[in-house]
Amino acid sequence: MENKQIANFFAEIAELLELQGENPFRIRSYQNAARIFGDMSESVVAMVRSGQDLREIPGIGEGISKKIIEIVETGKLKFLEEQRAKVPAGLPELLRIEGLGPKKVKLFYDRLGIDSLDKLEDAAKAGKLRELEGMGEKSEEKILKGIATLRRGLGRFKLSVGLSYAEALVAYLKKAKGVKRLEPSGSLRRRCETVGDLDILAICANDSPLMDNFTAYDDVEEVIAKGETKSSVRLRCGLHVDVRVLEPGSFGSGLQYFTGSKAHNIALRSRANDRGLKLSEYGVFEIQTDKKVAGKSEEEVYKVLDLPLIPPELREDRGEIEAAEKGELPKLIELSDIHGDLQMHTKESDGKDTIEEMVEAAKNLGYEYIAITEHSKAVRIANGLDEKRLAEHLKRIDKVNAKLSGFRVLKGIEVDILADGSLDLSDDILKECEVVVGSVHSRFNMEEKEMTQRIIRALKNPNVNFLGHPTGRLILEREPYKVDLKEVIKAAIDNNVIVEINAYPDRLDLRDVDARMAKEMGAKLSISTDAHSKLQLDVMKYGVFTARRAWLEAKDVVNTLPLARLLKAIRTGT
Ligand code: DGT
Ligand code: CA
Ligand code: CA
Ligand code: ZN
Repeated sequence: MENKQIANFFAEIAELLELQGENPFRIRSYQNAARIFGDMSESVVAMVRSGQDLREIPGIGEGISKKIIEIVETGKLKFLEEQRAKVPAGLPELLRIEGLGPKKVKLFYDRLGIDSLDKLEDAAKAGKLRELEGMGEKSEEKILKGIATLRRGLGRFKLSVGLSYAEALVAYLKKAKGVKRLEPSGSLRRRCETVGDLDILAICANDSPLMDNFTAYDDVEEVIAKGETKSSVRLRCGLHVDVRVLEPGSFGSGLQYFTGSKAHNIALRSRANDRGLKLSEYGVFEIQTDKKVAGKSEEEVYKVLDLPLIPPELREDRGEIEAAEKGELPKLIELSDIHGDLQMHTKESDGKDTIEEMVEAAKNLGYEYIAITEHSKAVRIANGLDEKRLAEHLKRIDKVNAKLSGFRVLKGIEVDILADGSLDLSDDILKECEVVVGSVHSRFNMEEKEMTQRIIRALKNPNVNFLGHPTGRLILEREPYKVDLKEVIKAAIDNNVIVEINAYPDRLDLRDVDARMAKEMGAKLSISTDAHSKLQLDVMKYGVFTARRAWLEAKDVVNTLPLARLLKAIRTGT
């Protein structure tokens, strides 16, 4: 069992206790446990198996430690099951609605018997919620919007979540005898920001126990279908997984077909038709003779259609086939192009590690520089810095730099863009920073015009050189704020501000199509992790995936530059 799964037990307990209106301190201790285990790099299972005392972990007491032992030994937790029994089954889902907390959910249930999305939607539409204390017409509207958003995302998983399940499963399946190849395809391979299900392709010997092993996987909740060439299961988290066994001679065409997207495949099929060819998951065939002309590899499939191999991230029918035909596919950015990371937090605000620890981890990634960008004072829950604390922090960074060679910590700040577009810190202190990321963290509900003006005003401040997570969205959780992104990007270009792709897997902000628009408009972009711990520096890859889906090349992204040129790009825009 992964740490993340153990963390989920405690997160769920906390939620169920909240819905019962339990003591906040008790709830907090479960939330903390979920966070601690979710962030931990050591395997909790291994710790328990080696007899380590979990109470040595700060924040973990007797109660939680016992529960973990039960989870590791039995795969279940009685306490959680008891809590589930006490709460109507539909309530936890209501908490997924943006802006709806346990108090309101409980109120709706106690007073109106609402225990499902449908019932809540009906009540909101009928104007029944506004009769309850603390509710009004506006909040009903917000709930309806939240329900619509939730419905759209229902059953989908963030890419990072899909990838971690896929990696664990593939590592397990690889061990089956006779397995020669395993390849995730579908939206996961295209690195879409969310995935609906996993489509794993395999080549294996006839007598391989691959399908037996697959359906017997620890994390499988239900086997939906089991066959020799295709099996489907649902994992405990709700994620569906298909495994298909292909013939080696058609693995390439199968991989091409199941990678999709559907729109890309349709366009490709019509191109095949134009050439007297038929394209399917089994191969490319001459229509007249039914002779197979390709299928072993994807390269081969594209080649008989007179195309170079198109990277999976581009296969969305967004002009990639035309570009490939003309030999104008971008040379997509790669993780190895990244020279440093320009947004992260340390202990000084709401991060977990020290400057030195972040440096160590960044060096291990082969970086040449990082920028430390704490929150500013307006973000109180994140322990944001005021002018005085920032001045001291910058001195601390100087001290760290004095001990380093061949690596530089840039002095930075993620300064809040206040409601009127002014900045949360004085120009005098911002001037001392090399990386000033302006970000919106409050008043997300402004009208579009107001929000656009707010951000543009901030970008006009000559001290601001990056725009952080430009739309504020959280994937599957929070819609972007209303903003005229074109106007904002125009202002960024005019004011020599670099536009961030925030690589944090919950954000991926800018998203692919917007980052592509920014590039086409002539903006400079950066990819930053917004890491809150040294481990999170690893999420850079998600930003790179997004950048690839946005058709970006290394030259479009400033943190592919060596330090001196990066500093020049920040100063002069070239
Ligand atoms: P998802 O799972 O919703 O995140 O998205 P995908 O793209 O993984 O879609 P999925 O799992 O339904 O199917 C996997 C791939 O199989 C899809 O990307 C393209 C291919 N495919 C599925 N159905 C069709 C179809 O009706 N026509 C064509 N041309 N391809 C299809
Ligand atoms: Ca899929
Ligand atoms: Ca599928
Ligand atoms: Zn931020």
